[in-house]
Amino acid sequence: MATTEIRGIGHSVERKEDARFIRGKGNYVDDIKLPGMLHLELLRSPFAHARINSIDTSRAAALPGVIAVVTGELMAQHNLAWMPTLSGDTQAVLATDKVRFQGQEVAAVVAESVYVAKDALELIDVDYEPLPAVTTPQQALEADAPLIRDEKEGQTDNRIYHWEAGDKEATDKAFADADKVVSLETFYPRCHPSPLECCGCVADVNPATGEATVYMTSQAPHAHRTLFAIVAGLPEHKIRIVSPDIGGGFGNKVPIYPGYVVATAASLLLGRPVKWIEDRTGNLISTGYARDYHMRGELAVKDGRITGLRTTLLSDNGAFYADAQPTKFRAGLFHIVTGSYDIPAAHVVADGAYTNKAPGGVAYRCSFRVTEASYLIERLVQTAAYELGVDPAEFRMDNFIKPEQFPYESATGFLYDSGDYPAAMKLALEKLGYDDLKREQEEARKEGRLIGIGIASFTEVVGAGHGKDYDIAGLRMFDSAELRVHPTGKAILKLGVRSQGQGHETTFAQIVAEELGIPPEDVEVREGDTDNTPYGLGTYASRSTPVAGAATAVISRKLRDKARTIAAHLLETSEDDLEWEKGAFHVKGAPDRSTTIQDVAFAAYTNLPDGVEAGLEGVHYYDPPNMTFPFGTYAVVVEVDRGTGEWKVKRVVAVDDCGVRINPMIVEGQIMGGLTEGFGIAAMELITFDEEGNCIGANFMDYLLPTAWETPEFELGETVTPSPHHPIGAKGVGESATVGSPAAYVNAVVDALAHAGIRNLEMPVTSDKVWAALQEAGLAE
Ligand code: MCN
Ligand code: CUM
Repeated sequence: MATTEIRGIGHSVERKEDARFIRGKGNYVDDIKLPGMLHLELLRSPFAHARINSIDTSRAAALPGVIAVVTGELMAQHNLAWMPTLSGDTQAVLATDKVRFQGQEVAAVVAESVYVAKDALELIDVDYEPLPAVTTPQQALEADAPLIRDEKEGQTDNRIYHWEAGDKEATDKAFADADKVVSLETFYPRCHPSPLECCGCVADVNPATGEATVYMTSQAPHAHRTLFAIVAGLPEHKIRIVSPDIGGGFGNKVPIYPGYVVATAASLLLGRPVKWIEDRTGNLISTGYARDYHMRGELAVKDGRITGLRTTLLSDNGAFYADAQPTKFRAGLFHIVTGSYDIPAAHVVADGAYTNKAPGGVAYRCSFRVTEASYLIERLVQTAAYELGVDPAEFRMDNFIKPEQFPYESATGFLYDSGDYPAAMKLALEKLGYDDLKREQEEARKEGRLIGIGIASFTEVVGAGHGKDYDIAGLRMFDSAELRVHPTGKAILKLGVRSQGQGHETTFAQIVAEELGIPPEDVEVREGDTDNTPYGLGTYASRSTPVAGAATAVISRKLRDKARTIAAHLLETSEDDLEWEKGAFHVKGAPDRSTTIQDVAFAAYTNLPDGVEAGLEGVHYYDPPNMTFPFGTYAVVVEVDRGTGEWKVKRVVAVDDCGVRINPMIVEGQIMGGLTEGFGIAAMELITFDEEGNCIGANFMDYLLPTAWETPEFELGETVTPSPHHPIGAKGVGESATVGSPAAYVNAVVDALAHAGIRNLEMPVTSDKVWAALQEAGLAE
């Protein structure tokens, strides 16, 4: 067989899944219709903070077509009014005592149709007694702040945690010895993943067998099944979670939301399938928001080298501490904040506070608060360069961790697997034509035009586990792959992760193609059904390739080992005499004596050597030895309008290094998507609140997403530094550009104004803010 036909790693194989998506043949949760299915709608709180005196459901229950009205009281009778969060806190499913954020779930109607259910919501009478709302973490930590979580025993204030990482003493010493200290105070505002498809489920509990099948928008179906079993007390083997096609997740579909729990409880009580489909406003005001991080960073610099980093954080966690993150780390993996730089001492102090806002935490293409960390260090380094009067690119070059320092242990305890930061930076500057551009910027300034060049050289940490240090709700973060090769040489690969648009059906088939020689079109990838796939922790933190991808490579190699035994039998030679060439074994020195992997597969069921088990299949659970550390340099050029404060992106150059690329086209798609999100966050995405805690940003008129119209063009580049511990050298890439790019956009706008003393602009960098800065700098026209 000609090896060129087997398009394994490194080929831009067209996405197999697109054949159904572009024909409208996807199968999303809302496409699922079961006989006798009922519809559930949620009543949400209009107040951010209020005591519930009473809920009268009688008028709603009397509406024809209404089957049941569910309140927190009813849920409490089944011990389901509260549920645990991923950070070990509790969260109300349906409010009983108080509502704690606007949009909180208060009651639910189950009816024969969505329309009846929605109408009935208006007939539920809730007697609220409004309480003062807490809308910032600073306010939350004041001594006389209203206590939000008064139902929690021993909770006397609004503080959730205090957490520290790094070496305080060494850091203090670095600052004492510094010849320059640079500081930056900044806020990473609350934004939202906003996938095209909102959340939803169809819960189907069979009253005869007690089996519960829940079709749900889940990025982590296996973990969700276990949590369902624990929360609802249902036997785990009777729960089946099916996560069908997902119209984007971006972190929004990691948590368990009240809608899933109420729909499942309703199906259990009513003995009929119950569907809950969230609307856009429900999604924007109540589910998995991101960021909302107040950060202060300080750099100690001596002789042009960064010698210390200090950060203090204040996290606004909303009413329930629901961050999805390893339990060891209260501020996620924020302590990767030393970024791409060789900083000998660092210290991180983090505090979290409850406020009267929706819970959420780390979601939105974030890899566990790495987004915030990356933003802070890249903004801080830029600021330092201005203060020191050196070129920001040069300052970065001087302070990068050097290629020969890998594996590199950071001051906060991460072991970076591999990297070549100068190479990525050099390539980006080359593509940009940095030196010429600097001159053009200078000349433009003389003509009164404001050009800015912004750089961000990010490093990420993705691919959680290893299981020893990383877990979700106690579940160790490994992942799995089960590969079955059928007699005719066609294979099915089942995974514990769940694609939401990342193209797993294509890329994981390519890994099998590379390792076992079966072409990708002959490998069907299955995910998302807990009855039908091996246990895994799910898709987030760009962990699918680092963990499940590794599992796929390992199981493919194990099958190849068995195939070798069978091939030796078929070719009547010893295993040592065989050579593997992708897709076939042949006898050393006799290339005409060969057998294909397809022949071997057939023999695995028809013609086996003595003592060899039939079949060609297996499962591998992979606990990664370390995370992977993708990186890159992004450079953005903008022009600022001195008359309006508007800024336009002229160019975006993005050089990414995610190790070996399985499918370069898919990788580039991931990067372009992330650069678009990064632009949205930097320029326009903002969920904010008034003093009463009313959410502003509850629809797409107020919460702005970039469309094709606003989105800039991207010029991409790559370097390849393989991960030394990953079987195929791949690192994750699914979040890199969202993590790395916001700082590049903001740095560019700041750079346009930096010569006049402007050092900081807060995201989203709106024309209002730029206009104010222009006036402050005396540049407004
Ligand atoms: N890939 C590759 N070579 C590499 C790395 C990745 O070919 N060296 C491919 C992968 O095989 C996969 C894709 O790129 O097809 C992304 O892989 P990976 O980096 O492993 O990330 P995950 O598959 O685990 O996806 C998660 C990541 C996260 S956390 C968010 S958030 C996000 C993202 O992916 N949400 C997305 N990208 C998204 N893309 C779409 N379309 N929709 C989402 O909801
Ligand atoms: Cu936290 S966004 Mo992605 O890791 O699912």
